[in-house]
Amino acid sequence: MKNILIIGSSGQIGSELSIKLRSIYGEANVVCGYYKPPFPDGFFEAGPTVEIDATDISQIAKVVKKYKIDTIYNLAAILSATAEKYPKRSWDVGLGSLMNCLDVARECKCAVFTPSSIGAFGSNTPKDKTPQDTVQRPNTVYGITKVMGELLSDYYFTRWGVDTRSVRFPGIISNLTHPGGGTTDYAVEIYYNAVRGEKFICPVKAGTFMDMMYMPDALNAAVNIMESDPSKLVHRNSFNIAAMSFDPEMIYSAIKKHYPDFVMEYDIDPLKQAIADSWPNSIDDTCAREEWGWKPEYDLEKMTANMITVLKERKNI
Ligand code: VAH
Repeated sequence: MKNILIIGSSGQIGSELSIKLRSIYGEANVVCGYYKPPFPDGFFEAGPTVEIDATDISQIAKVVKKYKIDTIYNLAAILSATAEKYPKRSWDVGLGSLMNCLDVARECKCAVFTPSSIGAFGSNTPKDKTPQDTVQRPNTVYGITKVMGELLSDYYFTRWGVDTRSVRFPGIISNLTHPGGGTTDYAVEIYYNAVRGEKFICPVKAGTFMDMMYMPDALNAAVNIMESDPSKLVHRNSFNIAAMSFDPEMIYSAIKKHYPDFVMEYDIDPLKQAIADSWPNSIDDTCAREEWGWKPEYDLEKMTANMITVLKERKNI
């Protein structure tokens, strides 16, 4: 049975990954490392939690040894738009934390999962069906930290045998914890505005296609890659995974089928637009499908129906 530490467990992915991992491995076997609020309801009652500043290696090492951790899910990151405003902090959080996790994992023989992103690609990467192995010269701090994270994680595997694995997440849409400071956040907030009966102001242009994924698929990817047979992995850091690619008009149309009077207008955020323009329109996830059986379950229509059902049932969203 695994003993897991999640670093960044109160974030958009971490808050739901902790629930998923505890349902699989048991509440006591998943330690939720957190750094700062906000915290989802019931966060501190659901199992072991510990405050960790992952930029301090001693704090990670202490928790790994105390709980006999064998798997670290390292989700510490500052998302793309915010990272452009705080590049040094983004580097420290993204890469300082990762290097610390890798060094502790090397000493304590832990496996390490660290998400990468479609943000690891840049403007001169092939935009449509971006290949698994291709040019990666992102021009954002977020993208640079993600490429460095991929290279570091592969280095620790080839040099010292640390079992590092990773996926390049698209924009993730979730109904529990809001993302913060991401270029794809619009695809989450639009659902909240629709269910509240409010107009939505979209910060990226019509025709701006990005890969997106519903949180349940993202969580399955994070679990399944770490459970996969290592002998079948040709790649490790990091796998392209895809579920759907859409632009603002497509998600708006999908929502209007449920809310015919819903109104969306545009007020372009130049920073988010520039970041989105540098990212792929769609990525090719053949390697993930072949090497560890990746397969998404949600498309835009199915995700939209579920998002609206869940948000309508929640009090004062
Ligand atoms: C962001 N949600 O927008 C993150 C993600 C691919 C997008 O990395 O920064």
